[in-house]
Amino acid sequence: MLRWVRGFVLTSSSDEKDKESNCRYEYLFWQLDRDGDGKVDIVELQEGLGKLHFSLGKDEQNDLLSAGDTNKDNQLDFEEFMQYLKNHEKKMKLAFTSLDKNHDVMGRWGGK
Ligand SMILES: [Ca+2]
Ligand SMILES: [Ca+2]
Repeated sequence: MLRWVRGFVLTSSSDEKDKESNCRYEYLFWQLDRDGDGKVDIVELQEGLGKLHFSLGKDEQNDLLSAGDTNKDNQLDFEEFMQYLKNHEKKMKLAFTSLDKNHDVMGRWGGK
């Protein structure tokens, strides 16, 4: 758990904790938004998470889209995505932890 945030923590003061999470989530968002239109739809979400070996179940994926999509356009824009992750940080961190098993992904995640 600590290992994967080390790259960010080393250069961040505690005031910048938010910035640090934002940075991580931003990275994830842009990984998911494959066509680069600034929104993530259900297909991008499912394919993207699968590709990243992100262990989010079907229910969670649906929840992410239905609960996160506050303006009901069936897509998550960056703000909606960030808001959802912040509201569900604990759940998300579990999923991030499972990512840690894949060193290939984590290496890129940490910017090494
Ligand atoms: Ca998109
Ligand atoms: Ca939306």
